[in-house]
Amino acid sequence: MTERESRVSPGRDKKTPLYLHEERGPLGDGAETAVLVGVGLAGDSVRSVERSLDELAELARTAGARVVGRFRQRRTRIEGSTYIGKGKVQALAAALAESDARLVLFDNNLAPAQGRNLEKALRTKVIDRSELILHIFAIHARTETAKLQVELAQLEYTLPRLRRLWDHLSRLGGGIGTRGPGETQLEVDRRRVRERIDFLKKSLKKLAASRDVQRKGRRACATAALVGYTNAGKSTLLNLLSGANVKAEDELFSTLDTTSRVVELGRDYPVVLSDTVGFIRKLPHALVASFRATLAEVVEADLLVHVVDASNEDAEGQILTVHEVLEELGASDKPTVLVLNKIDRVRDPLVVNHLTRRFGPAVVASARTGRGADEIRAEIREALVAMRREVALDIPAAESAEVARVYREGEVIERRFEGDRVLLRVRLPIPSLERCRRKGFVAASSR
Ligand SMILES: Nc1nc2c(ncn2[C@@H]2O[C@H](COP(=O)(O)OP(=O)(O)OP(=O)(O)O)[C@@H](O)[C@H]2O)c(=O)[nH]1
Ligand SMILES: [Mg+2]
Repeated sequence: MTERESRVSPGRDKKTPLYLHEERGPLGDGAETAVLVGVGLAGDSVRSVERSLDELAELARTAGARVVGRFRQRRTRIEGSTYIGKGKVQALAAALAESDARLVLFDNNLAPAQGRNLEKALRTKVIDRSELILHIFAIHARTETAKLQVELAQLEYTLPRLRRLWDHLSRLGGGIGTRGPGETQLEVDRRRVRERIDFLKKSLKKLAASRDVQRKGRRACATAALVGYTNAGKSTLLNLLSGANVKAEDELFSTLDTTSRVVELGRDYPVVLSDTVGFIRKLPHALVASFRATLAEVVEADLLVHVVDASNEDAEGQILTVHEVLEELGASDKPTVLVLNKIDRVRDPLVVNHLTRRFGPAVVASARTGRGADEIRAEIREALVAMRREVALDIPAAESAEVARVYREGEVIERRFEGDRVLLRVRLPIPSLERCRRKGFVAASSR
């Protein structure tokens, strides 16, 4: 290897062989050694390519691989057949032949044919960034929904690449059949994969429907969702604010499932706070699409709490990535509380200035030391106070003081009398709504 990787620590105890996809088998011999390849295109600074490679190394570490080298190339445009130029392919092949690397991890996402051509030329397995992220999702998925979502994303990714799998198999079998029976089998496989995709989509729809029912049960309570770049400290913050015990680890994508906890914002003022999957640069689209069920919490929340790792030197780029993903989800207009987390690790006082100048007011916090917790609660509360929710109320006419209070606090849209009851359709601030819920005034149709 021409370049030694020193910053990335060798594999961890929890080493899991890299599986692309169950049927494809492990990608190496257990002790995964990998070479990283990053291409800077026009508009990418040297620094941004390096940062992205650092992140790829982190992803590799999370997946249980040990990085033994890095290759970089600058190009004005992508080489159609192999992404990197011919010369670079040769140099890489020569370096690989001399090393014990079993895996090439590409930071850029490859078209199916590019992956195939590179594997042929390098005689080494090639995995791109999307595939690596999918792999990590697969090993971290715990709940049924997360597992189905990951499998769906993997199959969507694999479908246009099935031919590559067949190339592998035919090589294993001593170069038998590139066309003929192979081609027919490929068609059969494509059909099977499509059938499985349909099945997974249907199963996820069913699960989403039952979750909707559960969510309706807590509609009277305000909801907030933690969003942010992966490893920003979302789960740690949920634990701090709610006293929960959600898994929080120094690895990427440690959370894949949604956990919701009640957080008290003050006397009788609860909010349901949800922790969910983190975002990353170049997040595979198939993943965003198939994680819609999990991300429904984000889309439907009254408020977002955007957690930023302020100690990361690319905090700004990470914030922009989160904005992009929120946009893709249609959740970018929601009121948001910005939290600059991990402040205990920030040495440069100008960082906070810079970030707030660019992105607006923020709470400076440390989920580890507890700094900023009260301020975050206060900010969430303030943002929710300004919000109204439309609801149907059913109040005994005898409780005229309560009816008067609803008129005072909310905005009544419609009023009807039914026997000895007053039926109101009203836009209420969330604390008032909470009160009505406790008193049993929320009509069945709004519950
Ligand atoms: N120094 C410091 N470390 C923190 C702070 N908040 C979180 N961490 C650490 O950062 C790592 C990631 O924290 P998590 O809470 O798992 O982050 P996350 O955003 O939930 O990450 P994913 O679920 O993987 O997307 C853990 O090792 C935490 O202990 C903080 O304020 N200061
Ligand atoms: Mg987490």
